[in-house]
Amino acid sequence: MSRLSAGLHRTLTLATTALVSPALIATASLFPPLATAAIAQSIPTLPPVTVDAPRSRPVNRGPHAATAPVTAAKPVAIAPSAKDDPAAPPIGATTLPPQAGFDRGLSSSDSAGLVTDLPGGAAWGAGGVSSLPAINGFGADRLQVAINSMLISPACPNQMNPPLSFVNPAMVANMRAYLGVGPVSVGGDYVGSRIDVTTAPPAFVSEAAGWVTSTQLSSFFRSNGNAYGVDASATVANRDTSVTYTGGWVRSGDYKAGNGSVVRSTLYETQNHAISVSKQTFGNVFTVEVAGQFIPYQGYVNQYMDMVYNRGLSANGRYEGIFDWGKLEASAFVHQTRHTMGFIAPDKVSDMPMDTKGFDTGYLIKATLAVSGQDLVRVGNELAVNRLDDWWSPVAGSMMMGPNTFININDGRRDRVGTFAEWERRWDRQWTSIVGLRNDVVWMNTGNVQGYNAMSYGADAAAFNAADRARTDLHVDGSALLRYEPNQISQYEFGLARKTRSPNLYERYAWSTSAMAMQMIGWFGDGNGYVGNLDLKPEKAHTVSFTAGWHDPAQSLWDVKVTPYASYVQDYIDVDRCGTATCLASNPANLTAKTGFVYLRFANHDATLVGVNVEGRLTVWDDITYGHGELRGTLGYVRGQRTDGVDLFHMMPINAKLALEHHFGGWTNSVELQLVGAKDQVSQVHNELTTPSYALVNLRSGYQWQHVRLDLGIDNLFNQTYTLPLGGADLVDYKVVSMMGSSAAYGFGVFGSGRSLNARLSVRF
Ligand SMILES: [Cu+2]
Repeated sequence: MSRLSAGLHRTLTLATTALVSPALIATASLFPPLATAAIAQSIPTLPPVTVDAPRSRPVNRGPHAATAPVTAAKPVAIAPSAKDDPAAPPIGATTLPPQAGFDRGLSSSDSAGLVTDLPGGAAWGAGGVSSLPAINGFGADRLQVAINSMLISPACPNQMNPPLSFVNPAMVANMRAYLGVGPVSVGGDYVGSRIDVTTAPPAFVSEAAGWVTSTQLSSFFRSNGNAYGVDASATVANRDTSVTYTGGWVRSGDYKAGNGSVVRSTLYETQNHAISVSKQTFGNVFTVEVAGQFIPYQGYVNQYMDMVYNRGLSANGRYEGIFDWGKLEASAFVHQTRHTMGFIAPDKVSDMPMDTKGFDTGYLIKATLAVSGQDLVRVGNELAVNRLDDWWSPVAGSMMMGPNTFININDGRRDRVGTFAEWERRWDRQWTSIVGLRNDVVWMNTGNVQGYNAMSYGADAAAFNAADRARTDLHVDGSALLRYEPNQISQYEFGLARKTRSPNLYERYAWSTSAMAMQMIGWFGDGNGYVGNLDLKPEKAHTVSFTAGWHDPAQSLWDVKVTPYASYVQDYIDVDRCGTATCLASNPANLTAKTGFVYLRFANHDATLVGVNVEGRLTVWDDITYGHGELRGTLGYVRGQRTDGVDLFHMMPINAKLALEHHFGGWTNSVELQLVGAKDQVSQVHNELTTPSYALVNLRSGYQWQHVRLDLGIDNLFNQTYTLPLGGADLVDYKVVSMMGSSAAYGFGVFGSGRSLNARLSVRF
């Protein structure tokens, strides 16, 4: 199987027609498979041409790559050095295999689920395409996720539109994670991990090939939830130009748990589209991309509200140039989100529109200087600007929700400038080090607010409006990584970092302590109410991590990696029980209740997170008769605790995955066992729910013909009923009688999906 781009396995077919216009391809991609097959048939085809994956950072590989002569005749973007192979990612990074996004798309449309394939990865349950990623216990916006170098801030008090919700899994051509000790040059203002997602890396072909086109169309079906959708990608490229469309659409109903019960408010529909154009000249690569997203509805079983509209529009430009002195990278972007929450009948019936408008823009300039045969110096500067408006229109005829518009965030501003310098040195064949320093300045502010009416909201609003709300945070971060490769079978990496994150706009500026308003705030899915805190300080994580890896000399038969890590987070942004008169009026037992939903105020607490990740791979057999059989396994454990003894919220319990994969000719088969331990260390402040342990078995089989691929899978083969450890509280399926008629019952977690039969048919040409 050949590969185009660091993304999907694609077979490029050389069209004998001198030029197939991008318009034709774009048109073809919108048609159903039959129509496009007809178009394809009209073009006589030659045998497949294999194109190497372009590499995004040839210079970073070390002095050898940096000093290699670069000429226009041999553009760097398509001439990666042998050293530059994905099995050896840059120091401090982990990269998913290129086909991971496409593979994930068979069983899920949630791109954040891809993070669970990374060591230490997990996902906080949310809507069907909006899970919040977590790595090593750091979740939600403690991770910084860049989509094609764009930083997208939360534009919803429930973080219903996290960055990964703006791409479908099959669009993810490359996902690379820099863990908590990642080099400072990859980003600032995060404390967990930085994840870089690329949807369409530039893919050029040799001059002799002329124009080459490649199209892939997939349609899929998942029995649980009756989900169906399509994914499409189309590339037309020659030696210096490449145009790629990638996108997809999916619709799903509510899924069922193993016991047959419908998990209500889990339906969704989404579509994402992106077109990127790349051009290369004399060692310079330019990429311009425009993208759009539309979600007409997405149910939330663990929130009081549902998403009833979400639209994202973005444009970004990226540049990479190779010069005598090294490499220059620059990128700039704008991203706009328009988001509305409401209730999706019949599971939630009420009226309360909540609107948000988010805007992000920024740039990054990074220069990598090859100062000697052994030394690289990176310097850079970054700007990230965020604007947010969040308002809740009055409900006609409602005493409580009127007569005024509730202004949650008024002209929220969160701007950041980051500057860094980093030195990478390859001391000899065995030792490599990177040390860097970084400074970020974050400015935040917001305008005056008001509630639905003065009676219920006037006091909070007046206090908030009277306060000085402008904040400036100064981050001083640093990282040091050391890699030691004493021989062909072992590799050790040691990392030490300090990383700082300023509070997001909701953590600082959500202002109302009324019960209803508080329950609208929070991305924790636990049914609790939240209010911001103007006095929050940025959280500072000091992380140390050590990776020991061993593999066979050819790196083809087996490898094992063990990564213990520990973080001490000063001023970790957690919560306290809210003790104001309003909070106590809403719940007289709010300060002491050990069960039930509570009202919480964001607050700084020192905390530690300690854990270990283990990864392994072993070729069990490899011969002509039986093909290639491989055993893969991962294990993750994390323990998070405040220094005052309170356990941290949403810590993934011990979990492991063991998979046997078999490749034979066009066949791919796998059986996967997923083991998750009981979650019994839970946040006492949140009244977080414990969850029992469970085991799931997933089966997959795929067959690749020349142009057609069929994938079949059974998720949760034994139809187990289990509770998602990070799924939060089910607020929809269990009710109690209350003053309001009925309210969510406390004490029920969210069931995971029962058995699902999944099928996907893909056509490539
Ligand atoms: Cu929302």
